[in-house]
Amino acid sequence: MNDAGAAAASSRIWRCGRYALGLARPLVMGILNVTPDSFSDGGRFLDPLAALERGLQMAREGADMIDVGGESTRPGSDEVSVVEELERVLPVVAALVHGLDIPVSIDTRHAEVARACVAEGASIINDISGFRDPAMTEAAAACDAGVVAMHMLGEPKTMQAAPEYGDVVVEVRDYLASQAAALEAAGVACERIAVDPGIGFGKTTEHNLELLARLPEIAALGHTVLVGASRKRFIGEITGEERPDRRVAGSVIAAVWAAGHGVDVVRVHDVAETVRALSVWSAIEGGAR
Ligand code: HH2
Repeated sequence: MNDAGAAAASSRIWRCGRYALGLARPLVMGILNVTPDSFSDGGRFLDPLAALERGLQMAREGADMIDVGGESTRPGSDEVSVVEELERVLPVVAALVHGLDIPVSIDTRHAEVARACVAEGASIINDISGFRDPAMTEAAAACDAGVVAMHMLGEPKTMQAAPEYGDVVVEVRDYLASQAAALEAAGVACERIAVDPGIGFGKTTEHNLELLARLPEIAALGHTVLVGASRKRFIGEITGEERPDRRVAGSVIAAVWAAGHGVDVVRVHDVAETVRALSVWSAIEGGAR
């Protein structure tokens, strides 16, 4: 990269409510699942106080933002009611917004939940269904939060039943481009939009690996790019590790790989390990220039 290119790359930002996040280094989004059934940490943070403490801990470990989710979307999961989702996430979002000075993100596909959390101070709406519900797009247009539009084939209940693509990277990239364009047409500024290929959402291990190998093609869209590979099943399939909480090493290398291939934000469970790994990677990268 020449000097002008490097300067342009280092001045990119992701605008999320009152935060303008610089993208000169990879950012870390810490995962906080306030659910009984998430695939990796289900039940651990259902109690609001335990959730708050975990959020504060991830911030101390160097998370740049915290993503609060009240519905597991692991393969085969059932949808939860909006009332139940709100009961789980709202107190935690409110407490984190007051206790932290980093963006709090709400991981939801329900417009009512997104609106209520933004009213409570959340700065990011993370939608695994990629703003395919017009009510979600309206909720995004009605506020100044950052948005994450993720690719998912079908619905969590059925998405892993023989997913098929022609060229997975081209199909995912084109979908993300069209969802981002629709968000912009609805009034969401380009600087607020992040896209995410949705690792594990209607994808086989081969699809996930192809997406990770060809991340620069997603980055070429020009939007902020977020990737969540943390502890996911493909890592278990490669390493033979059944337990998600023992997939830390695989998760960290996937995050570092992503950062090296155009990704701006990595969504992770293991914040401390990822932050340390990325700081070493950044130091090597900096030295190599
Ligand atoms: N993955 C999960 C949930 N939300 N959001 C984005 N943008 N990207 C992802 O890859 C992503 C996501 C699934 O992981 P997790 O939250 O740990 O599990 P569960 O859905 O079981 O709560």
